[in-house]
Amino acid sequence: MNEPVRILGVPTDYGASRRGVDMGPSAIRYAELGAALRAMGLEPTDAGDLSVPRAEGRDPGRADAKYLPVVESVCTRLADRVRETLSAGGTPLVLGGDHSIAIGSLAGATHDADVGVLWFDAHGDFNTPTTTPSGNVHGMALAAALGRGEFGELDWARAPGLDPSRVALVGVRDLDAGEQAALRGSDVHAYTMSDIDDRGVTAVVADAVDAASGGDGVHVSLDLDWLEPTEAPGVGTPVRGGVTYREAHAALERVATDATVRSLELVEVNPILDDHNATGELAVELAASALGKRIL
Ligand code: 5AB
Ligand code: MN
Ligand code: MN
Ligand code: MN
Repeated sequence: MNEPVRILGVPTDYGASRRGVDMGPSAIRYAELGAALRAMGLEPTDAGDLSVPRAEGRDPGRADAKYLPVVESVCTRLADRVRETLSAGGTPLVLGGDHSIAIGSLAGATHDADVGVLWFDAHGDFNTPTTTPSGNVHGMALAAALGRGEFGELDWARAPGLDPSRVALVGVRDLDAGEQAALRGSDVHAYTMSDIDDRGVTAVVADAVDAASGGDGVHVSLDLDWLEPTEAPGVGTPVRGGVTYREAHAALERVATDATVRSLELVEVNPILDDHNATGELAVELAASALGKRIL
């Protein structure tokens, strides 16, 4: 990992159907992200938030990719910030916001670099405007970054040089029919919750890290709905049957020891739906694990 860690907030919920994830960056900072990183001996800098237009009263536009012009504007600006941070030798720590922001993070992270991806999520985020049941871009973010499908106006979203065989999805348990078919036909490595049941989370993560490694490092995209909803209630699209608190830590500790973390993002924290910021606090703890926090 490069230092310093640079915190970039992206207070947007245009990629999701439920309001509230735009407050994720505040909730994660309020859960003392900075102090947690300083306690590990890191010296994070906070670059503040990208400016995002107010959502109230806006028109979603096309139904198969809602709010696409705003998502594009946010992601294009985020990509620049991530790219600048990396070229200055820092590690971007991106705070969402809904998962559509991964399109920007990945475009920035893959600029002039060979990057693998570890995507921790209950969902595949592998829909396209043709297969999406919702029109929400957060459910299409990974597919868009891989340049998949008939995105048309989403062509700006393709992360240059991103190789599907260096992308690993971990903890998947809720796929729409179209994204299931697309994932089966792709080189993306997808590890389901059943794989974790059978083999244990650390063995699965070790395989995922192997798949993603080999280049200049990995981008870690952590959707908090990856966890069991009782652990992470503050998410917009909860799915039962997720990893436990301890499994999540074990997984991200494994990432810290086995992978070269080049950039990290924490997404889908929704303070409106949360229980006293439990999910914000969990995001902080898991970021610390992924960035190498040691107990002893
Ligand atoms: B998240 C769903 N597959 O496309 C869709 O939270 C949910 O970033 C997407 O993983 C969830 O709308 C997107 C039904
Ligand atoms: Mn997601
Ligand atoms: Mn998800
Ligand atoms: Mn592979």
